[in-house]
Amino acid sequence: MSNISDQNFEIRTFEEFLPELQTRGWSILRPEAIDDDPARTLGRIGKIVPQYNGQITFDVTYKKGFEDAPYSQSMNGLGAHTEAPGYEPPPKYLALYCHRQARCGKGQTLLADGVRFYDTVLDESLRSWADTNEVEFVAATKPGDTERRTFTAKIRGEHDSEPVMRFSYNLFRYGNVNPSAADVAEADRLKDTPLSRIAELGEAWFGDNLTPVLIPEGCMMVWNNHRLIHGRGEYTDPARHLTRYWIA
Ligand SMILES: O=C(O)CCC(=O)C(=O)O
Ligand SMILES: [Fe+2]
Repeated sequence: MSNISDQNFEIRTFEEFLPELQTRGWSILRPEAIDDDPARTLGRIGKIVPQYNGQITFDVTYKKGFEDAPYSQSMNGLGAHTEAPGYEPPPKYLALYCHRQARCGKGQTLLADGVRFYDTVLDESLRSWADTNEVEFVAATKPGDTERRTFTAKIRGEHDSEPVMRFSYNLFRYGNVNPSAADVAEADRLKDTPLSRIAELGEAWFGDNLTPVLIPEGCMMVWNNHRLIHGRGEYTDPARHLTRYWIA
């Protein structure tokens, strides 16, 4: 996987960022283009909405207690997903402001076009299953929490005549967007269902088609969460620290 020295992206002024976000689906703002409060800058593209914790910011950094769970506050890798698939609609944009990047050469944020996967890669029988069946998106606030949100929707929907993808390797394989270690250990119970086949196909395609981005410190990456799926490579530097925002 690439590291910062061989990544082929530019960091943008706000004026360059906006058209790139709209055409490519993701872009990165340079430090000079970000207000002291990054939420203020993001307010120029939409309304910032509360996350699972009820706050408008969420720290993506290592916290003790999630060592065995594929969770944003662990140092584990995260499978392919769209954010907040149990919200209607899910946030249109996702932003990660980077305070301190992982210095172990890993921990890239990974992006790929989920609509392209659904429309051109999914085989006929799985697509027709997904076109006709709704999925119950269950999300614990954090791994092991009994408080859960659920929402039932198709994997590929629409909002304002634009596609909206809902994809969660964790939900399709382990039954929860934020699974506990126990949910992961019981993955066999969901094996061989259409959903778990979609999860495995999606994850394999994601691995072959993703763009890895090590967001430079002081910069902020924003992407279209209705179209792109994202994930993260595992890392070993506990000082990695990003702030996540959801924009409606
Ligand atoms: O750590 C990352 O780069 C991405 C984490 C993630 O998927 C999230 O916080 O939604
Ligand atoms: Fe995420």
